[in-house]
Amino acid sequence: MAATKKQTKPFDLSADNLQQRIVHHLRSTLGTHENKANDKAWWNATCSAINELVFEKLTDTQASHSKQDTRAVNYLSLEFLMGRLLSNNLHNLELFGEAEQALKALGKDIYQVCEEEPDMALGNGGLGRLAACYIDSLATLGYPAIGYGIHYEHGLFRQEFKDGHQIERPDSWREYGNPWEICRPESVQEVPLYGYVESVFEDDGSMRKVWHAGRKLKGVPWDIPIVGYGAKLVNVLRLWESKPGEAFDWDVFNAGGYVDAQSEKAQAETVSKVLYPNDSTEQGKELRLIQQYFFCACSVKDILRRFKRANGNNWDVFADKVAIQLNDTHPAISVPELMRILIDEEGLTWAKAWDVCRHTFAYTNHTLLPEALENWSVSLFERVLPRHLEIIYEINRRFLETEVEAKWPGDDEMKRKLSIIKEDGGRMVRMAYLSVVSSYKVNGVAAIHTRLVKKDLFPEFNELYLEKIVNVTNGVTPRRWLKAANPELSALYDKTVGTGWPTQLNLLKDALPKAKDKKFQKEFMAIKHDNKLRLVKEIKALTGVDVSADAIFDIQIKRLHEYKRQQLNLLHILTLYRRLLANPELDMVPRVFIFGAKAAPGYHMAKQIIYAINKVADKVNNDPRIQDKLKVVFMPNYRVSLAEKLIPAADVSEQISTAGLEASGTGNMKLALNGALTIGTLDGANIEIAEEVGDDNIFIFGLNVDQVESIKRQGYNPYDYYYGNAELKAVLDWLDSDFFTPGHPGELSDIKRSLLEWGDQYLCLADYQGYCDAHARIDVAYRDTAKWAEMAIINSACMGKFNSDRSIQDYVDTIWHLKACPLG
Ligand code: BZD
Repeated sequence: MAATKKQTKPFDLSADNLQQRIVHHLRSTLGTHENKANDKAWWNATCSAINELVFEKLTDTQASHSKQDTRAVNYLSLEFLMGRLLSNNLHNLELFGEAEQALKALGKDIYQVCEEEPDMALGNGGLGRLAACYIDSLATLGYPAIGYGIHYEHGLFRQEFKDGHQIERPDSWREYGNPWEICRPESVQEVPLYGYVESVFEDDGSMRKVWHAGRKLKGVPWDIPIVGYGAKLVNVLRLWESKPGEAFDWDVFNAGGYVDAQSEKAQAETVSKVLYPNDSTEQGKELRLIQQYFFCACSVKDILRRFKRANGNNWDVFADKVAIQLNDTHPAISVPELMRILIDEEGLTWAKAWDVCRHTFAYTNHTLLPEALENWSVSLFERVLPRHLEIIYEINRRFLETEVEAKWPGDDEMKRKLSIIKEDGGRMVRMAYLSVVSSYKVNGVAAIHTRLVKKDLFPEFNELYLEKIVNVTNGVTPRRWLKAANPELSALYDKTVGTGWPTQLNLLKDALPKAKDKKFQKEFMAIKHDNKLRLVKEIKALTGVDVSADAIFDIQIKRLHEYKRQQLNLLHILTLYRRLLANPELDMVPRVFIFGAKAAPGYHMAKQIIYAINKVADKVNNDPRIQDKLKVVFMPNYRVSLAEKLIPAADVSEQISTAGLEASGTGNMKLALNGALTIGTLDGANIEIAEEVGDDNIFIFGLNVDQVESIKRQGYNPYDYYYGNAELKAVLDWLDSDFFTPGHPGELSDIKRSLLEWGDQYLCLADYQGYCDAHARIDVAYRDTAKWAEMAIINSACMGKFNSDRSIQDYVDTIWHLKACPLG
């Protein structure tokens, strides 16, 4: 690994000096004064003080990279779920302590100041957060890299609850500006759209294609510096904002068309206006396609500009200098876009351009769910991107006529099956196939996921392209998810294993000999208790519910989706509640079930599940009969900064997806790293977590992938479980009553229907008993406080594998082949 030894302090910056800089910015940049500044101003001034250092490093990094002209990776992602940056940047600059002291001397608490920062919520969930962890690791390891994405005006919606229902409100993360970003007008790009393609015949008899665009947008780049831990270099995240091609139509305006002149502007700006919530409705397909093309076109042009600056037209070295990683298929249009530019604008032959692309692109798959695989209608493509459709047709023709034909001669069925264009049931462009055919490597995100990608998703491609599909198990950055989020546990690890763990997370294993040590256990669990106490206050503030830190904190935090099975968690809660009502003296360790999740606005069932959990919570939390043995809280507006408070306080981590459906999961890693014990299925990275911590230190239940497959093959019937299990039947029937929705029977019935009449697609009922039994084992285990502490320590100390630095090093070794270039 590149970052091994602890860095010397990157900047000679004392707390005194920082204090002066903060005051300076408060007065000169923000035009206020210590006596009247509010916390937001203090936050802004602290960011500006830090930026003096960050921007300097950024400039140095860019100068050094241009000079060295080394291979870089361009990470294209429609989502970067960055969260807050101040605390993270301070930790990565190793200046958190100094900043804390500086602010304290000014009468401010750093944690309160950090709370002022709005989350950069430019992503939906795991895929977006993974991109954020990866750019942190790339910078930490000193690799040349740029993240490319969209500068959304509104990130993921803010979630509120009204009578238990999810309400979506706009998120305005940069309404009053954002101190971290720098606009780069000198690198604006033009983006053509719509129009038609003309074949132009040259005097020499050759023919070239000219795309006459019907509309042009402008892409304005905003750069966000990404500070690596130890500040060895500062990379950038470049986010594109859409603007109209012509800033303002003066002629129309002067002729009195005030509204028309504005409407062109509004239309163009719509493109980067909102982040699309995944799993959403049919609407807005065109806008989503335009979003994808817009950011790909800007990014590809930017990549080409940098390449040409250093290498001119020496296309032979393009793939030696440039790697482009496609974070799922969302940026896959960058393939035909690069082909278009190379052929139509740079004059390369098809063969040469294709050779360049095939050595440049790599693709990460994040899902096996068929409904999440992107298919674009051919007619939409034809209207919006006519030249790209032609290029895709030609890629497909050559692929089928040469590669598929060579492997399966005369097999038309195979050609139909593997075609990038799906012909039956409406013609569609299969973006996953386009990505696989165009990339030199394809990767899954956990061992089992990659196995299933090979076996079930792309079996023929796996046969055709031996060794193209590889695994890179996901990881998370220990800087944000342990060092910054859990300062007390970090300090304990510093004391126990030394201070090298934030880069070399395997060092945590050195704490294992202390897992049975009573004193260490006490310290470890006291920290957990402190974190729980902090969360108790947060729960009270956000939901009004009183909970006790002595209860087991059982946490399920992730996007709301039926395959993630928050509804299974609810069935178990109802089971406990029923048992308690039948026997209020039931001997159980008090439990607080905590949820955090947003549902896609168009996803009815997901919203029903949120509603049901909230309604059950209302009832349970206000029922004196159960003597506070059970509490249920749904934390509103789950996001990165809330995760940072929940994760350090968790005793139990819920990772209960139907086996085979969660590609990896990354919350599972963060929770275990902070000492939570997993209750989970043999799915995604849970399997690798179990391998690391050992079967005795994890609560595994339910069907495995093979059993899921076989039960589905045999014909799954949820009624077998319903009639075969009295408790299960009782809790399901409960949902039909008006017990939880007084006066409104049937309001929760859709959940029952989905689990019975509609077939229980995600096998909740099949896994119900196993899940309840696993929870019973947790209840027993928690009573043995020493044993529980030992297991929690083992979980935390064994998470070294899931450092995102390890994932990035895997990408570098198997896919990108980069050379680290830290600043001297
Ligand atoms: O990606 C997630 C998977 O579900 C997780 O199992 C995995 O750990 C992470 C990271 O690899 N996928 C997503 O988060 N997907 C999306 O958010 C998404 C967004 C837009 C469109 C489709 C899916």
